[in-house]
Amino acid sequence: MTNPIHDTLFAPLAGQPRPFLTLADGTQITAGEFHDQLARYGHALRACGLEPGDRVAVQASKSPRMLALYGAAMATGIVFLPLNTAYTPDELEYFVTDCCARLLLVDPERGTALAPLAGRHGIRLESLGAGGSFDALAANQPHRIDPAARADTDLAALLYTSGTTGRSKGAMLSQRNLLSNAETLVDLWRFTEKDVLLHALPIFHTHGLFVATNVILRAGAQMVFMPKFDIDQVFEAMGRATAMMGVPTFYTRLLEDPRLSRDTVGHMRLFISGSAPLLAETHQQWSARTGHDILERYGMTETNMLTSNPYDGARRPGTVGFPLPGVSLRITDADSGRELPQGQTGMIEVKGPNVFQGYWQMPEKTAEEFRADGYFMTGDLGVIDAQGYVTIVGRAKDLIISGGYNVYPKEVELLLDEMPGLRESAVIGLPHPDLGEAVVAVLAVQGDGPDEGQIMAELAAKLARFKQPKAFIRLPELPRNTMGKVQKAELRKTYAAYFTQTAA
Ligand code: MCA
Ligand code: AMP
Repeated sequence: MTNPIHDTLFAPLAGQPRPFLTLADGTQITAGEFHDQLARYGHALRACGLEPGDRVAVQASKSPRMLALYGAAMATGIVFLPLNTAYTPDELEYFVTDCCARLLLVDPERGTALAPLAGRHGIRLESLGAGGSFDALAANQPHRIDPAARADTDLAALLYTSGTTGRSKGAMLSQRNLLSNAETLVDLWRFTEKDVLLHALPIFHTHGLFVATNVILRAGAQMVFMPKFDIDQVFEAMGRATAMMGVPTFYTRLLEDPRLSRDTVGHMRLFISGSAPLLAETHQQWSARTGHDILERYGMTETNMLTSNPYDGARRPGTVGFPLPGVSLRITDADSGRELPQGQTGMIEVKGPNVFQGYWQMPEKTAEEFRADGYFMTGDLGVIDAQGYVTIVGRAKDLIISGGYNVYPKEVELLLDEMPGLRESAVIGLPHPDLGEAVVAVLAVQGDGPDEGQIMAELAAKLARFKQPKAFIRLPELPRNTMGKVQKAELRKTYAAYFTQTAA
């Protein structure tokens, strides 16, 4: 094998007349057509001067083209760096410079806004999409491609994850990390060429890109490929899909809709949830309304998927199931690293072929997060019950998960603390009926301080919309413990009912 991901996941599509993607408007793209596009894009990447190991950064709307670009990067051995479309130019600048991207691909309408950034750093900028410059370059390229030779350990993708402190870190994912996980999940979740996945997740994160897409490619299956989660389109697609992967917000939104019934899900065989905790209550309501038990699984950008509830056997509400075959998972005392007996709560640590290669150009950070015996410290706190089910009980990291997107409070606090009139801030996640957790800024203000409109205007220029607070709480002082540390747990307790009481 010369290029494990291309040969296993993408090469089988070439020349095949079977459907691969069905779009929201009913348009079908066959496997063969998709592979032709992938090949043309691969040649266009090479025409831009990129070589195996170079990085291509992409901030583009979800589309079959973006997916074909992922395939093109795999075929050419170019490291794929997808970026959240909500990121502001400020946020983008850090990622593309940190990874020394050779090429930045964006939607045609974003080209002008991002040209100064690309120019400043000497990064080639092209646009992806109908009428885009990259598409023009690809148009006359051959529709067959010789893949670049790649080894299991070569990098396939770089995905940035923010940190509790300091700069965002690029998680280096190898060919083997991605492929081994896809192979495990296909078997475990029984995906076959008969499956049609309802795909409504973004494709710039592990969940929508690797878990969903790679599993479908490996199984030789197809997808109803939607630009985003749109509830009407989701109900419409359930009549022809067999499986859905979603974040808990998908499930709570569907449950609120009177159309959800055993009939509407009659064609589906499997509902999978992950990226954030699925409330046991949501799991139970879903079972009662549809007759399907949601299969909850757990993973991380750094590790791909780690645990899953069983396909056969009890899918236990509130748990994330068992470690995947090939994944070794233990619970430890976070400080000493000592393994704890079954039933005790501690740090979840993992090891396996799915675990990443380290953080891009951050050997010290990488070393800090691995134990000497190779286990990676997830920052999640968990417990294993007598039957082996893992339950996540909390996080040792200061992280908010809002609708499946991670928000690191520190990043928001640093911006708030710089603003005149704000003495200090504590950014916390509070339970939210739609998003699971919502970002809230608790502010200690000097005098009247700036109003919310002013604060939001400042933040909007620098931070993606999903990181911006959904509410502000003003206090004369932030609560502190005797060591002088702000008591976020106390704040979360005091304002726990904030969104349910104010009916956000
Ligand atoms: C959109 N908004 C959000 C979020 N999404 N605010 C906070 N949190 C969010 N997640 C903003 C919008 O900009 C908008 O702002 C307002 O909230 C309402 O938008 P709405 O139309 O309701 O949102 P939406 O477009 O329907 O999106 C909600 C969503 C979406 C469907 C839940 O966020 C989503 O697809 N999330 C999935 C994320 C994901 O794939 N995570 C996987 C990470 P305004 O109206 O003010 O402009 S990978 C991972 O975690 C690991 C590896 C794993 O285990 O999978
Ligand atoms: P990310 O950095 O986007 O990869 O997010 C990974 C984090 O999402 C994990 O460390 C967990 O805290 C959280 N996560 C993922 N799946 C689940 C789940 N099923 N239940 C609870 N938390 C989850």
